[in-house]
Amino acid sequence: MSKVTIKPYESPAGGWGSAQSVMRHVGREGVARVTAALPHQNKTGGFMCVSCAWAKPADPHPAEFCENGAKATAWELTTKTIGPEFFARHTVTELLSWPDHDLEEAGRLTQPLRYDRASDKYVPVGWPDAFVEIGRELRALDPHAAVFYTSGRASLEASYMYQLFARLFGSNNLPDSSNMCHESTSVALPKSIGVPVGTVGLEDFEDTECLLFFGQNVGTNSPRMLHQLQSVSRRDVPIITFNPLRERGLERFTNPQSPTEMVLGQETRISSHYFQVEAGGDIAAIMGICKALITLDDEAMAKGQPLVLDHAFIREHTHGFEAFADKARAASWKEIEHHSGLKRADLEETARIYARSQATMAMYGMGLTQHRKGVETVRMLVNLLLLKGNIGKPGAGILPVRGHSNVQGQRTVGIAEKPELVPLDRLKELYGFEPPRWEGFSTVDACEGIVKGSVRAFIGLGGNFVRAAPDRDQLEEGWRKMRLNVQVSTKLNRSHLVTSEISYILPCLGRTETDQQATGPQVVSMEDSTARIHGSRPVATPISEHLRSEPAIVAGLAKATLDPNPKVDWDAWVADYSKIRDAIEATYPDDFKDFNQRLFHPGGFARPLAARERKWNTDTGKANFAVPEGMTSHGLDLTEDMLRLITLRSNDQFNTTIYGYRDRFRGVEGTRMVVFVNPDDMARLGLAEGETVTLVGESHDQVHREFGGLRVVGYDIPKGCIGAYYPECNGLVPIWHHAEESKVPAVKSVPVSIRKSGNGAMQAQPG
Ligand SMILES: Nc1nc2c(c(=O)[nH]1)N[C@H]1C(S)=C(S)[C@@H](COP(=O)(O)OP(=O)(O)OC[C@H]3O[C@@H](n4cnc5c(=O)[nH]c(N)nc54)[C@H](O)[C@@H]3O)O[C@H]1N2
Ligand SMILES: Nc1nc2c(c(=O)[nH]1)N[C@H]1C(S)=C(S)[C@@H](COP(=O)(O)OP(=O)(O)OC[C@H]3O[C@@H](n4cnc5c(=O)[nH]c(N)nc54)[C@H](O)[C@@H]3O)O[C@H]1N2
Ligand SMILES: [Mo]
Repeated sequence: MSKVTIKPYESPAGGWGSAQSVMRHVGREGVARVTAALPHQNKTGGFMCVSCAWAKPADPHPAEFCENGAKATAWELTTKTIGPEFFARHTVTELLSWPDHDLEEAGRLTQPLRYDRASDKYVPVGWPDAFVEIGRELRALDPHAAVFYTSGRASLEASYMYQLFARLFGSNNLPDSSNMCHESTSVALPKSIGVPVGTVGLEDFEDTECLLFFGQNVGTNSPRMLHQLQSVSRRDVPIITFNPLRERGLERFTNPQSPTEMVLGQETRISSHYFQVEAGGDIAAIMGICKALITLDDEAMAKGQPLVLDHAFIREHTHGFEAFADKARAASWKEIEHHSGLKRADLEETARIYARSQATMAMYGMGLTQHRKGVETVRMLVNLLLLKGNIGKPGAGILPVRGHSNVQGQRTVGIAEKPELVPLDRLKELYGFEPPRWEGFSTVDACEGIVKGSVRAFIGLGGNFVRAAPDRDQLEEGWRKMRLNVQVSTKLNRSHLVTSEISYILPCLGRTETDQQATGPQVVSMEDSTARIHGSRPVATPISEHLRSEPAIVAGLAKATLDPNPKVDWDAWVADYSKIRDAIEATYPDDFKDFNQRLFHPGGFARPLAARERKWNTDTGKANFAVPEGMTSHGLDLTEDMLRLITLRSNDQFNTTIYGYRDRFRGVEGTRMVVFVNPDDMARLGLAEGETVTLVGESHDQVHREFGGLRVVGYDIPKGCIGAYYPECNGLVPIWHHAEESKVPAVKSVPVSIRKSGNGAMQAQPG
């Protein structure tokens, strides 16, 4: 780890800082392998980035990747490997003391491994033996006691096979990373507009007249979207941002693809207006905008002037307007200002700009979904759009910016714990079995089951569950008592090292690596944030000959676990993935019509989305206004001592994968053990810059939660809110502290207090 420096970063997002960062990572990981791959990234006929799910244009840039996409490719294509020698050298107990960064940085996993308790080491095992034992263990279990988790990276093909495997086994316990992420979206949007996904396409950026941007950090988490934002900004379209932190990518951008901009140091402003809403203040902020808008409309009506709201749309297409409008009229500005931390004048200004726009898009990320009232907050944003008919017309719509590269697609092909979201009758008909109809486990349910001991087996198709999920200490304790822990992975992580009675690591090919099967090299597919499906063709030679593809591993597990079923030929699917796509098409004929023929359609092929056509598949047959119960998104009763902890991603990580210790944009280098605090709060709490503190959970249940060794950094963050990095802080999040309807852990407003060091034990943590 390098020396710690903390000083503000003055440069824009993109620019030379980004170019240098890419070079550093590519240089580190084995230049030739990575530079040969990058030109194919996100191009039709090439491979789809393993980082975020942002749309892939039909007419890509020569280099259609961003700083973080390049890092992700380099991380996967590293030439470093950890084979049996590595595991012979290091005990699991020793590896448990390594930071997340060092575990993954050690290199790619190369062989299947089984934990040997006697030597406390992972030892090589053959694939057939691994499958036989895992199959035997699963067969001995009640299907309710097994969890089949997916991180949002696996392809549509692998995901479809995986959900079928789980259901043939008898389980709907199919949580995926979405349960910690955009599940608030997947619950909110169907109720409001009858589709579970966003309604915006790339083409809408050309027509839009106003962008509302809530709680998404584009410069770090979906940087390719900066190209669209840059062109929108150049048309002088207002971009109004609501975010507690002044994130650099939302302020200004220099396009690293443009030699002129790079040489001349030209920047484009991204946000025209930036409002630092408090963590969990969005319901109040949006209520304020709605109130101002409705007031303008009421006034116009009284004076006989042109109206502000789209009354024709409201009449024809919506339900519940009057109740919502009354709620907004009755809301007090005092309350709105108090809960949002914003000024009435700013919200009225936003309403005036929004009123003038004929086509508005609203985009958002974890800043809205990861709160106790995450679902209500997303519905509140839809309310705002509905007031002016901004769903289902060019340049308008709702845009949840998805995380993992195929997280949206996995839901589309049946990875879901909720049986009503899956065409179970169709699966029954196609495969001749009775699928389970009971409600399966979300991530939170899975955590509870692991802690209680009712979950006996956890199969992870990617991801790093013990690190990503809440209440780490309790979770790890329960995890150790499970019977079976099987992780299909590319890199070593903590979910392997916290072992259960029987633990396996099954190493798989990365998406960038060629996948040779009986009928030849295979391609896979995924769905982006704009509901377009893309083929992905790998380009690099696999790092080890012992790796298997995810579809092959799922098939191996399924064959070892299930009784033979003449209607499911796992081997034929693995030999030729186009047959899996045929099966997907047979299950979802509308979404995947002519799947194989359209696989490499430039820009992807679109799934039909009723809301885009202003057809509303909701309970009322209309788009529904929703009246929120309370005025905050955090849903907490705030007390004097309570701070709201926002858990953050740095620019040098992908979820639990820590590329390095350089959060360039926030000016923090050499450490992740920091807590960002408002200077007034520092004064109030008597904290000095650089002082070491402990965060203490303020949930007051039976469990004591604390996390220490954090260095105080004075930062431009609203009073009462503090920021610190995910996943380090996850032990502070109670499992039950989650969004009410969607069960997404509420990790953007975790109630904590700060304890100065010196009084009480400090907990040193790796990282
Ligand atoms: N490089 C990189 N790319 C990634 C990832 C990564 O870790 N690294 N992760 C991927 C995944 S899985 C996901 S889900 C996405 C995550 O991408 P984002 O949705 O951007 O998620 P976060 O970075 O967690 O935080 C989002 C923003 O919300 C703001 N925020 C926090 N609380 C509030 C609030 O109460 N209100 C508002 N309005 N804003 C708030 C934070 O300041 C932050 O800027 O990115 C994906 N892409
Ligand atoms: N406090 C807090 N907690 C959070 C969040 C937060 O903002 N704050 N964000 C939440 C969100 S949005 C998400 S999505 C989750 C993320 O949770 P996960 O998706 O479970 O975690 P990742 O860190 O993305 O998983 C990394 C691991 O995936 C494996 N991997 C990488 N590529 C592949 C591949 O191609 N195939 C397979 N099989 N494995 C692969 C590697 O072994 C790597 O170690 O975390 C959630 N947790
Ligand atoms: Mo995510």
